[in-house]
Amino acid sequence: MVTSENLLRDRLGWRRMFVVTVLVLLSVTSVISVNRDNFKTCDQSGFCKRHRAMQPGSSPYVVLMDTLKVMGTSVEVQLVNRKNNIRLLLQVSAVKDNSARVKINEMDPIKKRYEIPVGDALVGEPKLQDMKVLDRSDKSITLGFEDNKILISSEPFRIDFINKEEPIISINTQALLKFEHYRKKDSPQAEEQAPPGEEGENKEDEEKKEEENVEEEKKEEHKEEEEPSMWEETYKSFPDSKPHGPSSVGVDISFPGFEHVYGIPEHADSMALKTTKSTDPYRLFNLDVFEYELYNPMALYGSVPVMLAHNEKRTVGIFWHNAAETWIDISSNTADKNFFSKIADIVKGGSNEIPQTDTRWISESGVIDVFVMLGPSAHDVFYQYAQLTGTTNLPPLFAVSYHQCRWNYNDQDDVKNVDAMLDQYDIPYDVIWLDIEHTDGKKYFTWDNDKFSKPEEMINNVASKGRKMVTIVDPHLKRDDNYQEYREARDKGYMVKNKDGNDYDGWCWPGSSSWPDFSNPEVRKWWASKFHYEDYQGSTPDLFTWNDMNEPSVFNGPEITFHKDVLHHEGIENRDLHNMYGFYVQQATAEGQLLRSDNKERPFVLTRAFFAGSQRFGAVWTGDNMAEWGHLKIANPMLLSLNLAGITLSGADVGGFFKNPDTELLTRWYQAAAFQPYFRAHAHIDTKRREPYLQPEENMKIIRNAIRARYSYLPFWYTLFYDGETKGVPPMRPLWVEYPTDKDTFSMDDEFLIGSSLLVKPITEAGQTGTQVYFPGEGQVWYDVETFRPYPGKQTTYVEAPLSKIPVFQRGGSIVPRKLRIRRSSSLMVHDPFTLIVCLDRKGAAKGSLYIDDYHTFNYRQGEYLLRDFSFDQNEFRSQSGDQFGKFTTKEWLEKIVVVGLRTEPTKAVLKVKGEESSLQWEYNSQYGQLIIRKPGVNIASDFSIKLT
Ligand code: NBV
Repeated sequence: MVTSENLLRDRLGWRRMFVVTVLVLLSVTSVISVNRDNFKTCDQSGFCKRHRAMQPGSSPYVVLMDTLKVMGTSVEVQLVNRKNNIRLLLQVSAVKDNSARVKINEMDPIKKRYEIPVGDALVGEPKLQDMKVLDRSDKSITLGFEDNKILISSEPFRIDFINKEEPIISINTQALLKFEHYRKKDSPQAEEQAPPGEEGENKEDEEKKEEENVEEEKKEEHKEEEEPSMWEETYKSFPDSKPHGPSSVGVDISFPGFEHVYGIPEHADSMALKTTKSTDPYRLFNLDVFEYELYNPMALYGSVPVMLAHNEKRTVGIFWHNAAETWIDISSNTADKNFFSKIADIVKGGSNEIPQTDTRWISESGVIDVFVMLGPSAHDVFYQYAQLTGTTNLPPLFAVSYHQCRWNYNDQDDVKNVDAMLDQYDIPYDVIWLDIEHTDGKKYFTWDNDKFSKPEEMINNVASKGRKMVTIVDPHLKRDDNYQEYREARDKGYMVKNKDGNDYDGWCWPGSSSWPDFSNPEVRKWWASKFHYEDYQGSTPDLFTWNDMNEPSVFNGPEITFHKDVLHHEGIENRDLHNMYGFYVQQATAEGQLLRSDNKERPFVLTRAFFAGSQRFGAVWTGDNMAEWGHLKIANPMLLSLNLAGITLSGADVGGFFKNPDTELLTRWYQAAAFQPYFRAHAHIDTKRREPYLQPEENMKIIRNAIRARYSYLPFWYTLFYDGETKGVPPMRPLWVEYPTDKDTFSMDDEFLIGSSLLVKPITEAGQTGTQVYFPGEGQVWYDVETFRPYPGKQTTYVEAPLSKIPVFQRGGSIVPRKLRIRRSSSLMVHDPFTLIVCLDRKGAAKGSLYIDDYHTFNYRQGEYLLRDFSFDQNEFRSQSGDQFGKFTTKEWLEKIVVVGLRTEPTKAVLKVKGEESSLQWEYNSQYGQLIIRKPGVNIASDFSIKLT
């Protein structure tokens, strides 16, 4: 029997001394929360502490203007640190589509500094564009591209991005640039020679002062040098040997004019990021944080170093392209308007205060490589970021449907039973999942022969209703000579090594384990090959994958992960690429699925750890949350932050992973998640079974309705994911993305938009029977999707929300495609007809679109798709092709059009297809002006119109 105690013993077995105590504590109280002691604070992390100790002031860095090289799309110039004469190379390039790149690296490092290979987080070498030198002196250089200027000032060194004379992003204005160059231990830090360009300097007293300063600075530098944490560091009982010494990089980035910044997932915190003046900085370091706390900047499972800043005029963003442990400080400030007036002549009188957000980015190693995305709209920033790291590939339809998971479905009969019960209760679902217990002794790619003796039969049974299965495949391999995957990886030398060059040996679910080095492309290829049907015995084309524990989670490692001095291929330390490990695991797994289908079928892989660019390989979930109202509530901001940072196919465990939700919480959770991008119920092995059909009848029905609502909106979701693949725009959006000038929405994260057409306000508090909903948009009208009751925009209104109600509203002016014949799985609905919900704006007009293809292959990339544009204007509905490329034949047809907000009942409805006219029937309800046009009956691919007179 697996009990929580066994599990805990498994998990913490390495701490034999403590287990007993922990278990006693656990039995006394079932409420446990994150053990903060397992995770470092900034103070306990040498490099973070060293950076944070630096106060804003005057930068020791100076641009050596006489080294400037101008090369069309980029400039290169040297920086010198006046304190130690170490030279850095600054490269500034203009990137296509209104972005720029700023790179700072050592000029002559004694060891090459790690840079994430192009093609990994970045999809390719960024496309550059020309820039002009607009002005140049020995103090500064001004570059121009599109309508932007980049001003690089020499002394002190800073960079300002200016758009139409307004500074929008500035680098090193607080002089926090710190670049720890590689050095030999015990070699003097500061060189004695005079800094270049200093010869023959004038007045004596100035020289004296300068000498004194240099002396002072050297002393300070030496103080730094003496910091023991630079060459070796111990956290709890875990030593970090730091064979290459200090190597951190950091700099401040300010957003003048911006009060709100967002992004840098993953944190269990509000969407609008908070200042970190009295807390630790936000931390990005992929970790398995057991029972995470809410509303704090601690690191979680994944890291996307992308931040967006938004004000009424524009949205901008930055991407900090660095995979090492990173800390980000945020403070609100006011910009020095007078200074900017000098550089950009923007003083327009009035107060001298402009709001400003200052941020400081600190990474343990690597280089400074910052992409500056200049918007100006949020949609532009999404596109700009998508050009760099790619988009969420259009998922197969089942991926956006409902997933039924639990740790664990015990055996194949259990699977069969759950599948049958869901059918019996008319609850649609698409995927049933198997957690670690399905394996033979936690050896992935194997099956427990007693419990899952006939995996193919089991999968085929599920697949006979158009459904899929997922098995978990974690990256730790049991060190067991009889385990083929382990043996192969070991014999080929594919394992991650410890600092002495032996295979890393750590503790995880199977006991003593090793981890393949997924950062090595050859290892990824090998791993991918393991998904071939002949290799993964018992797998079929209907079986997909879940990668868990890929931060990686190492029970007896520092902070429950790899040691920093663990070695990857080419001797790269884990320190350099830690945040990419999970990315590579998911990438290799997705490649495996591509390979097994000869690149025909779209893969589906869910991952817990991720980095910038992970969106290309599948879905992400927010890990081990809890069955508590607070966790339901935080799912909104967490998913919004992920969506803003490109990880769009994301969701939270429905019901909460740990603990047992009461029926109200479970019901409300289903309702919320039915309107979030990725929708999977999951539960810890020690929790009570909680499949929807086990709930009291009333709750079961409400949950069923929520799931059925999800299925009815699948065409809408699917269309949004197509938009996502093509434009990088997330399906789940904060209100300000669509209402950029409405300040009231800037920190709103308890309601959100799906696309631009649906507004969702999930109920996230116990006992709530109604909620205040903010309806955005002056002059806009929103319609309740069930009753069609209208609500005016730019107004907060109390909306009744008894347990059966999900507050969801459709924007007047939008057309949303749905399918209202709900079946057992999405694939059984593919030939079903559509219903179009046309909600009119105040002028009586609306627009929308629909994307269709075969819902699972890559044929759409060869043009086998349909994009339809719908419009309603002046009492005429039209359907026309949305582009000239897509060609696809489908049986899907149009069953109904529901027009909402139509003031008068028509006397005629005439359908026109290919010049032929026919009359249609309708029903009209004058309460909210609802007209139901029955059976236009046209194939959805055809051009047609319906004229109401
Ligand atoms: O594989 C077991 C669980 C899994 O169910 C969960 O979703 C993951 O986040 N896994 C973590 C490992 C153990 C958690 C205590």
